[in-house]
Amino acid sequence: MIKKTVLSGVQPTGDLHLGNYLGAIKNFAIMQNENDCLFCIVDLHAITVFQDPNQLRNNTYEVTAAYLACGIDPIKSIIFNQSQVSGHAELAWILNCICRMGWLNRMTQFKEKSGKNSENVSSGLFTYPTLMAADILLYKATHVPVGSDQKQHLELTRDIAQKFNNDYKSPDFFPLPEPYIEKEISRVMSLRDGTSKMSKSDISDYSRINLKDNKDTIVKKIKKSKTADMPMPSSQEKVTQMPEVNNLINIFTGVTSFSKQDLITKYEGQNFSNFKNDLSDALVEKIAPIGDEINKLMKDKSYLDQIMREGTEKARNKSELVLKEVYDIVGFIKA
Ligand code: AQP
Repeated sequence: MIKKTVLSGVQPTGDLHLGNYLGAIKNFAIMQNENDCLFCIVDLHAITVFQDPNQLRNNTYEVTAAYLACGIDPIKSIIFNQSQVSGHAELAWILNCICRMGWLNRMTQFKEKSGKNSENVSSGLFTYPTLMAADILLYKATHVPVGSDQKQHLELTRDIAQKFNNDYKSPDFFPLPEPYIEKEISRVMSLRDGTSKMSKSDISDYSRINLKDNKDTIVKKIKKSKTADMPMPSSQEKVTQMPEVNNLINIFTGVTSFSKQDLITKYEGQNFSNFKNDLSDALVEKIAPIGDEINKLMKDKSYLDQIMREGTEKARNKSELVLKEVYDIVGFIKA
């Protein structure tokens, strides 16, 4: 069986939350058993919005610690820091020359993040998707585990890969990468508003469960989470019309082996207090040990440095082979 190459990344922009875990990182640990995996801390992406340098350094260690705490094994997977492999920025430039302005203009994440301020955000935020394409294509990755918010960027990556292959008459040079998106929990929503994404930048800490939240905080946040004024309905169709309840059920399925229907059947006709108690227990069991491990690892920065250093070395070696081929195809001379 030919091994797939899997690549994904997380931005060191703040406390990681349950959305990052269920939408992406949980799958990293599963995929590493049968694939060649690279997981990066995407610090070049992070600075598309200004980051305080000390905070950025600390967050970079925290994402590394979170990767390890969530079960990514540095023997099986390559864990590295994006800025330390210069090929990402080099290939991004070439892909910027392939990608069309019209394609970038269609990116909904840019529209959401720039809002009414699009003239005043960094041009890096606009070209973010071509850097993401470079992250993936630099290793000829075939599969990319991400939350559904990244689906459009993955489609753009495929378009860029295809156009590069066509323009340079190098059919099949870049594979067209496939997104790996979990169906039910690809978009974990805010605990306060079931129609907006759980996000690091939401001003309310009660909108999310952070991976570093302790038992009491998790219990408090679930207790305060929004549900509905009516009891648990009896069917999945009705649940879908209640965004906050639907979100909590999806979260419950993500941290246990229950299916959606199991949970609806179990709590049908009840108000949400038993449901919330049981969900809190399940979350505490799953998330609190991850937070404890992150805190423990953060006390050993030299170990985290070593993980990043060794991963960077491996990623650099792999990336140089592909970048050399790209330079050749494009017509750059190495004298
Ligand atoms: N709410 C979510 N549900 C499912 N997946 C999610 N991801 C993020 N939020 C959710 C996935 O986590 C991975 C890493 O995300 P990221 O940190 O690189 O970027 P992000 O999407 O910008 O994260 P946030 O929390 O939403 O940050 P802000 O608030 O800064 O915008 C990605 O695979 C992403 O899909």
